[in-house]
Amino acid sequence: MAYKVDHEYDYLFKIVLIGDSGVGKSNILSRFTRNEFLLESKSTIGVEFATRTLQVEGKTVKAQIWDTAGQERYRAITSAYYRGAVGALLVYDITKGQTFENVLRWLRELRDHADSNIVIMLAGNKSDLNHLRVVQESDGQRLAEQEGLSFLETSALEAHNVEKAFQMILLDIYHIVSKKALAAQEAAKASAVPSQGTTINVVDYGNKPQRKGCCSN
Ligand SMILES: Nc1nc2c(ncn2[C@@H]2O[C@H](COP(=O)(O)OP(=O)(O)O)[C@@H](O)[C@H]2O)c(=O)[nH]1
Ligand SMILES: [Mg+2]
Repeated sequence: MAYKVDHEYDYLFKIVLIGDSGVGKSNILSRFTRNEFLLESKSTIGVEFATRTLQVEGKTVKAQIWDTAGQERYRAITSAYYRGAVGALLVYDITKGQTFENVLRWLRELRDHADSNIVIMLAGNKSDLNHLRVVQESDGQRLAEQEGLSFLETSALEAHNVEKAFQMILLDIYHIVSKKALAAQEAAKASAVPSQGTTINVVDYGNKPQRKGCCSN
């Protein structure tokens, strides 16, 4: 979803949060949109998405960030979740090796369901728990490079790099969208040949009365 509108904001970008259950997705979202953190784990926060409007290169961008309601536990995220997404934050927990191993499965899921141009950032969350770390930062970095993703370690608890992660995703999306808009403009210019006198048919109902609505009853 990358609509350009006139008033409240210049762009609306849908971003999805994915990754294993318990890695901190919902807390990353609440940290970014409400500056809140919850210590106890709640699998269902009850929101489909939360939004925050911010400036990206002088444009007002509304980020609409979608969170799962725990379906990831059953690997039952529907395609509607990914539909229209232009960005994804793929999160693992630096203290749980399994969540890092599952990153490749999540990438496959993204590549199967999301737009092929989607901007993906890998986030190693819970960087505040360094004493419990099992995934090295260099391993996260290497995987991101191999897969062509950007990468950061984050802490929803300490509000470390959460803002930066979304800023980076939004900036990458914005660059793609503005490049596309520019290419479309150039293409339109290039094809603006003198009119050949094509007739455009506009439906003309004349004076016939028009029925509003339809169907039986
Ligand atoms: N220490 C620490 N705990 C976190 C962090 N982010 C989330 N948690 C905790 O991890 C658990 C799962 O978080 P949650 O956001 O529900 O994960 P989700 O299932 O991916 O949405 C909760 O107990 C959170 O308090 C973090 O950055 N640091
Ligand atoms: Mg959650």
